[in-house]
Amino acid sequence: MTTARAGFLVMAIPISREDVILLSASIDSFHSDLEQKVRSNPTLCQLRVRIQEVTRLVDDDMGECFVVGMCFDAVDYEAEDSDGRTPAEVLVQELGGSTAEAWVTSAGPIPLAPPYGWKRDTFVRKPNDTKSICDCLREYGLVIVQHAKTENSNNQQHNERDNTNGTVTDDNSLIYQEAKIQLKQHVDLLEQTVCEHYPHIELGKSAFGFEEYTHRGLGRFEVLFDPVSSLYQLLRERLEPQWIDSVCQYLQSDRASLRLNISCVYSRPGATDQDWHTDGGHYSHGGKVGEPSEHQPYAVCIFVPLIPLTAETGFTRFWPKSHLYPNLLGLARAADTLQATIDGVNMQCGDFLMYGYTTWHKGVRNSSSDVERPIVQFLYSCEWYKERKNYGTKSVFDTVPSVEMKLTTIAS
Ligand SMILES: O=C(O)CCC(=O)C(=O)O
Repeated sequence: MTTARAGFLVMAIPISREDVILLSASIDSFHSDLEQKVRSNPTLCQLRVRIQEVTRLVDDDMGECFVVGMCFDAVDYEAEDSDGRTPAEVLVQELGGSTAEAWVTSAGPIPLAPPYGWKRDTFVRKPNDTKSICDCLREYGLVIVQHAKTENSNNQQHNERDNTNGTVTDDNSLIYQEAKIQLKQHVDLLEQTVCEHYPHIELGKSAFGFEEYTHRGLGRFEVLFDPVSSLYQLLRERLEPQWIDSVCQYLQSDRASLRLNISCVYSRPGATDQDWHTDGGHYSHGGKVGEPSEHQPYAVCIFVPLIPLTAETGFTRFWPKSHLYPNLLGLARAADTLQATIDGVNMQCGDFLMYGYTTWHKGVRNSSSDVERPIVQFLYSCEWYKERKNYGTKSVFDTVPSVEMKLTTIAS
């Protein structure tokens, strides 16, 4: 049965009318990593899913087997068959017992962590090691660059990590402080404009998406900087030299042919976990459906935290290697269950994290009581790609001529 060969062989143990725990038992050649992992620690590979449908098939090699349609999210799914049985009950009753063995298909293989999980060191690279940074990005979809220097910090003694609090004590920190001040002024202006001119929007509660200002989910906002603003210019001039060679090499492009957006995602205390997402789709890939593919990347993001990222302030969680798989839509929550993720935590001002545009990730909640988490984001993309998905089309200031004047003043 060819569909089954692209899926997991699992043991299904019903735990309620709709839920089962699926224990991976054996997999085809795509899943040798998983097989190794199951052998070393079977409990790590438990997937709790909701069964949507069960189809009985007869397979030449295997005899009778069942294809189980599953969904990680369908909490409200209550479909029953004509006898009033849920899909999980059908599965169990068809097999005549309280446990069942089933083939579960997915649209393709799922990237897994090595046995015992990902180690942070795997993703950490030194600044200026362009080849190694690009190799890491290509292989894993992300790279963490620690202790980066800015263009002006060529004096080694001014650029050392302070052993007492782990922050970089060079003039880099001044850039972050200046960026934070300018960001605050800009955000204050945006908020004030929204409050005055869009009374139906409740800041922090209503979702909205302006051209330069979006609310992504409870407490998580993104501000896109105008290229003529002083903040954009400061960030670009002072920070870009650290990674531009890696960006050009990764995107196989010269600097002049690349588009650049600079924005800041900030999460207020109380901001909740984001859903798993990619920032863009796979536009072309060389592999067939169901095969990992080394597509030529068309965009890359660089996250630059303006504060140290801790478990309290929150961080971004990534699914390594997910950029290689074009068919993970709807399956990303499996990354948590499989512990196939890596956290971009314990990053200091001066560190940065690069990730491919198709790498799955999610912002993790800000559980601090009073620390805002601003992350500057540089998005480089090839000329043919125009970012539309992540920002709206109407400016906050469209209907407010007097405020446009104020913005120009800040920007100059
Ligand atoms: O808040 C974060 O850590 C990441 C945010 C993000 O990925 C997004 O808003 O798309």
